[in-house]
Amino acid sequence: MSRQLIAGNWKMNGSLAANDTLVRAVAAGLAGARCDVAVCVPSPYLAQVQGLLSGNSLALGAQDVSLHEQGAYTGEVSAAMLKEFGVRYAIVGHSERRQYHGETDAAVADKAKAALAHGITPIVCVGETLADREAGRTADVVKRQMAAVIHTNGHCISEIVVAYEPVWAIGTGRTATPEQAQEVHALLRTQLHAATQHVERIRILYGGSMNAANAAALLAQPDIDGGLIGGASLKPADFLQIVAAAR
Ligand code: 3PY
Repeated sequence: MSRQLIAGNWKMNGSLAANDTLVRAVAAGLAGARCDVAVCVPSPYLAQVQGLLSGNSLALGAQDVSLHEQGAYTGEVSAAMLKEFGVRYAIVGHSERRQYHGETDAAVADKAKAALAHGITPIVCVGETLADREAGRTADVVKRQMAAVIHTNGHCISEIVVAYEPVWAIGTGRTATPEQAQEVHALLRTQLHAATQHVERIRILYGGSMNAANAAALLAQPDIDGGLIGGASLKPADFLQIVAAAR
């Protein structure tokens, strides 16, 4: 299994001054980190953070990518543009984008494909709502979301990162228990195994209120290969504690 990946998802937070302080503090605390570490920042700050990252081991990520190559798509940012700023990862299909921007499984799969075509690793988010979980539909929902990405990305599927983010654990302070998360990660691993001989390359992250207090127990699960971190990624001490808990 590859090293774990801890990726911060800043969401729509930050300013030139705050980013400067945050990135310098995180970078200064990374010596000895056993895992890979990335920060996924709002698009207007890509150039600034790219500059702050040069010479250290932090990788740069975006929070979305257009499924189109170029053209009349006002407000969209293409994978080629992200690549010019040294972007290594792009989150796709975060539940906030599925919920507030109507992103479908097919669109998420196409975004993953657009990222891969430009050498950017998509961090593909899947996860069930509370209603899905309570109705016993968790497995069906995450497998359907994953199947769309597998179908569209075929032989490239081993190049993606997956993030299991139960919607009911996002921005709510509720977290899946390590056992609940492990169960879903194991079923995603089985599904991916059926699609590629290189399943060992695919990192499956847990996201959804992972924080300094619960990270160690989650990251110790056999099928959890890292974390996609929301609020705690804006607090250098907390983010570094999560990094320290990773292997
Ligand atoms: C959260 O932790 O709330 C996230 O959405 C991470 O992507």
